[in-house]
Amino acid sequence: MDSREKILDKYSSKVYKNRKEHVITIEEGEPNVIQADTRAIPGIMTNRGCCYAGCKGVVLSPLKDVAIITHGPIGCGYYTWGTRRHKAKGDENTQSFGEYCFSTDMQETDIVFGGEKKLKKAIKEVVEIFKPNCIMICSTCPVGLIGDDIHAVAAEAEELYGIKILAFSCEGYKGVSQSGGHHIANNGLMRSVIGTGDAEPMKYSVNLLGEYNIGGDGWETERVLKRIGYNVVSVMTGDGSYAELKNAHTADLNLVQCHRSINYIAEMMKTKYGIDWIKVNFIGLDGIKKSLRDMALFFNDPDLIARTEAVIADEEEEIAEGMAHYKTRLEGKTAAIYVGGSRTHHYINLLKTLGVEVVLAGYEFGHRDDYEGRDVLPSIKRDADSKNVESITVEKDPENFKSILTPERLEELNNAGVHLEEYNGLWSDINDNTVVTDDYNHFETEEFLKLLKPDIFFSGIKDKFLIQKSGVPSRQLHSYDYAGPYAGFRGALNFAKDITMAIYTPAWNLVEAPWKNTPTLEGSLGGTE
Ligand code: CFM
Ligand code: HCA
Repeated sequence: MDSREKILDKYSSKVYKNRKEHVITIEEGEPNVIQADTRAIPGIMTNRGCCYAGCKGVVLSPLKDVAIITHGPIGCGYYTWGTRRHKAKGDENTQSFGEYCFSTDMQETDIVFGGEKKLKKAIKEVVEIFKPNCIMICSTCPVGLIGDDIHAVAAEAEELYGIKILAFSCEGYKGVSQSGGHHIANNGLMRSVIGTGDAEPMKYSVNLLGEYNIGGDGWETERVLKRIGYNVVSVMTGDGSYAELKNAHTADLNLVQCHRSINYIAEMMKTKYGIDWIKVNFIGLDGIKKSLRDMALFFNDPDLIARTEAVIADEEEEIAEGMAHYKTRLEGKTAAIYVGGSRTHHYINLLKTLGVEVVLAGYEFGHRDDYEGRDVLPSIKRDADSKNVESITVEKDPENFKSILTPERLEELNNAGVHLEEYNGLWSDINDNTVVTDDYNHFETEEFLKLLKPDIFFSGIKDKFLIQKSGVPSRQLHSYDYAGPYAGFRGALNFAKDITMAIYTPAWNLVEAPWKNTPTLEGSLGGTE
């Protein structure tokens, strides 16, 4: 039995039937189909979060000049208040509310008699105290259950106060994971924010989509883009703002870093404004260089191409000695990497550069296209859960639609390996024999640790300590364990240093995992069926 089979073998027949489609071993020459974006099994201790976390916590929260009111009990607002480490800085032109956590703090009486009054009062307070240009309201589970009409409240308040007020029905139970919440947030931003500004278009202008400035990643990426000469119109949404987002439609090109969380806006902006998008990856040297070169080819300006090469050479030289040093310490090590819906893929090239082999990979809530590539999109059937989240359609905007590329130029780009509106998914960088597990759980974490014995495990706070107690170093690839940035050239060096420190800390050899001496689990998982 291989590692995958050994793990599946411990499940009851019912759980086995479900999980066998989500856990696969990559085989050469095979289509490697995986099941994804389906309901987690109750009680299985998944790492997933909820729809509200995806909408409010992930996509909307980083918009610094927006006062986001969580309509619900206090815990949801508190949990999404900065734990994700999306950094932001206000300045004299842009307000920043990142330090604040706005919530209606619903109590039992609000659940019984309705919470709309309290929400109206909260909006009034926020307007009077903070005077924001934009307020967003995000619903948590009970709001959907009791039927508060947050959209009507938002419309009324918008009229009353003369500022933008948007409502998002992103109750935690909508959809099977955070992913539904991304979609809801994308719809709202596209409907009511993007395209409402009147800024003049700029040369070499780009939007950076799906970059949330975790640990300062977006700042590092922007530093390199600005050095080359790009104008970043908006960042969606790391250290981003409502003010910038309104003018996103003026950019020439959309750069998609996290495909999972923002592909909807990228697609809708292509239809509505004609803006092409390319999948980029500013994590890892191969990723960065390919992304920068693709961008330069898109704009096809000899000066920009030359500057791109000069900046790449300079930035690479700065980190070359450090990277070479860390490679001598890391070569031959193995890693497990399990993050939300895109970072697992983003870090593979960086690990390869450092000589680290990925033996276990997976996403919490990625869809099949994030694994297999967008070519599978037509074959993915929408189920009842995904239909629960609205898919909006947009029309060509007669005033702002532009088409930069001629058909000849498009063909040239294709021939040069620059593929627009394409993402090949995790499979494009993964080695044969890697075990891939979708929506994994704590049982699988423990078992894979024993079977695959990775030298380092990259995941999040929910399993970090389980991993460390087994004697394996863990680095959180969500929050970066308070470190970072890891994006860009300088970020690659930070990453190499941090993981070298983690692996070479002597403590791990002193930990004896309890299951090495005593069995912790017996029988099958998921009942006897
Ligand atoms: Fe995109 Fe993200 Fe991720 Fe994501 Fe996330 Fe995140 Fe993540 Mo945590 S938007 S899918 S919902 S890259 S919060 S910044 S680290 S799970 S892999
Ligand atoms: C979320 C946010 C999260 C959680 C991280 C973790 C993040 O999904 O609600 O589990 O460690 O990056 O902060 O993904």
